[in-house]
This record gives sequence, C-alpha cells and structure tokens, in this order.
Amino acid sequence: MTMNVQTALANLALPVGTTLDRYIMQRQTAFPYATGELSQLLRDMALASKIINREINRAGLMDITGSAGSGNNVQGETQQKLDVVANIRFIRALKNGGEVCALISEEDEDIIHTGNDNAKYVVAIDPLDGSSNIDVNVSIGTIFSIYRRITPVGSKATLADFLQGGDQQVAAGYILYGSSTILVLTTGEGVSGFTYDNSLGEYILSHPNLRQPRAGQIFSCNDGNEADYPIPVQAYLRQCKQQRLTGRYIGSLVADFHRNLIKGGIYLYPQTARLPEGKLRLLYECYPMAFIAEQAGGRACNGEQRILAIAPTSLHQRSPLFIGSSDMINQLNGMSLNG
Ligand code: AHM
Ligand code: MG
Repeated sequence: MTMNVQTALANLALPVGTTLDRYIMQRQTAFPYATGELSQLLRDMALASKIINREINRAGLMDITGSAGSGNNVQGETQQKLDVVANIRFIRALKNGGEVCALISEEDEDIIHTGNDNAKYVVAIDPLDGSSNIDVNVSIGTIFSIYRRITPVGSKATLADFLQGGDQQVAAGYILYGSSTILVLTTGEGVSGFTYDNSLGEYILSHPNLRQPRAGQIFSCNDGNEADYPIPVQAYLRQCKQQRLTGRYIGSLVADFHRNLIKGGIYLYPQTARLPEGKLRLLYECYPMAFIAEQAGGRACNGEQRILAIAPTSLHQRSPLFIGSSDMINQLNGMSLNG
C-alpha cells in the first residue's frame, strides 16, 4: 500500500466523535436532578431542530418561504411560513416527548399546555429567530430556555413557572442554521457546541467547553438606529469606530451572538425612541443568550443590571440587550450607561 492509500484509509476510519445523545447520557449524572427527564427533553429539542433544519434547507423548493398570510404574531409582526412550521414542530416534539408540562413561544400569546401535567419542566422558545432573513438565505436560529416548574407536579403550569427569573434556568441553548448547523448548549456547567452531520443525522461535539474571548474586534448593532440610542451607547460606538473595530451585523441574534462568542465581540440592541423597552424578548431571547454568555465567560446586561437578575413581569416583555466579551461589556458599562 502506498502512503497515500494508507492515509486515505486512516482518514476514513477516523472516529466520528461524541454524538449529542452520548454527551447528554455521559453528563446526565452531573445534572442536579439526574432522572433522565432533562436528557430526554434535550433530545426532543434536538430532534425538532433536525426537522426544522431539513425544512429550512429545502425552503426555496417547497414554496414555504414568505408570509403565511395568517396574520400577525403577538408582537404584531407578520408571521413567516417557516416561523409557523418551526413553532408547530417544537410544540409537537415537546408534547410527544412527555417531559414538558407547558411552554411559551414567541409565536403564541398564551401559555401552551402540553397535556402532560405530570411533567417537571417548562420551556420558553423562539422557534425561528431572525425571520426577516428567511427569504434571503441568511442564517436564522432557534433559542430555548428550560426551567423546572415551581407549581406542584400534576397541576396545570401557571405564569409563575415562567416568571422565575433568568438565574433559575436549568438549561438553555440555541441552534444556528447557518453555513453549517450547530447546536450550542449549557446546563450550567460551561457551554458546548455540536455541529450537525447531515449524512449521519446526528449532532457531533465540535466545540467542547466554549469560552468567549475577553475582548474582540467586533461590534454588532443596527447602526441605522444610532441617533436614537442612549448617549453613552452612542459614545461607546464612536469609540469602537475610532479604534477601527469591525462592524458586523447580520440581523439574526443567534448568528451575531455566535460569531462574537467564537471570535470575541459585543452585540448591542439598546432601547430606542420607537422601542423604549428595547426589541428583544426577555424570556426566550435575552435570558437564554445571557445564560450561555455567562457560562462561556462573557457578560450580558440591560444597561442597569445583569440580564439574568432582571425580575420578569410578563411572558413577552422586552429588554435592551448588551451581550458579549466581558471586557467590552465592562467598558460599555463604565461609560455610565445608566447615569
Ligand atoms: P424576530 O424575533 O422577530 O426575528 O426579531 C429578533 C431579531 C434578532 O434576531 C435580531 O438581532 C434583531 O431582531 C434585528 O432587529 P433589527 O432589524 O431591528 O436590527
Ligand atoms: Mg425572535
């Protein structure tokens, strides 16, 4: 055998790596409540995301892009067909999985009861974030957050189960449907990333123990709104530009966050005149991303306090969000954002 053939054979025989399933199984004992239910719930989320990944990949062929024509979601935004599809898929997966008693979704005004009142978990989810990017083949994502219910098992879940506060999350994650599809997950012991292998239909551990660089070269915001931003944020952005940092903004939180997580950077969605509370939703956008950021060594705040320390008051409330590399967030805060 020539060296080339030997190398080719050796490459073919390389181990595939750790699948998400195996990872979850191995880590299960480290979960605070190791009964296997949270593991099963995470597997249900992964399964739904694989189905959505498939729908996204063939969206252009299936005439399922564009507006669903079924009106607006609770934020008064036009629902996209894929938003609706993703919402249905996740709700179905969580209902069938049996580990979730109720969920809230960006696409539904009220709590969705799964009928599994004996289940211990509740989920807050944005099934397809960045939906204005769907029609133009730009990266979009799913964001989710998981809590143990505080109401008694066997009863119907209530608002209180969802308004526990960000520090009570037991797990959070996102799926980025991008140049490749990646699932990024935390259960409160660091952050791991799993890249989807299409040919196997499996998520494979590709980014163990993700750490966000303390600082980076990237700032991400909708620069068109700058004149509306609070003065300290404007000053911070001026400084970024004076330092010749790189401006990068996809308009999909998951994609912008993920890039900054890997490369180092800051994402800003401040309050504006039009959106005095900010745009992003606390329960299923800010909290899960903040949990992941902190677990990776980054920071997340609303200009006054840690995102995770904000006491929630309603299911779909909004919050300003400043999230990313710790030194950059510290610098922004140092410019007396709340002063
Ligand atoms: P969506 O949940 O309706 O998709 O909105 C959230 C998205 C984020 O992904 C993104 O960062 C932001 O809205 C972009 O907003 P804007 O177009 O105002 O810059
Ligand atoms: Mg969203």
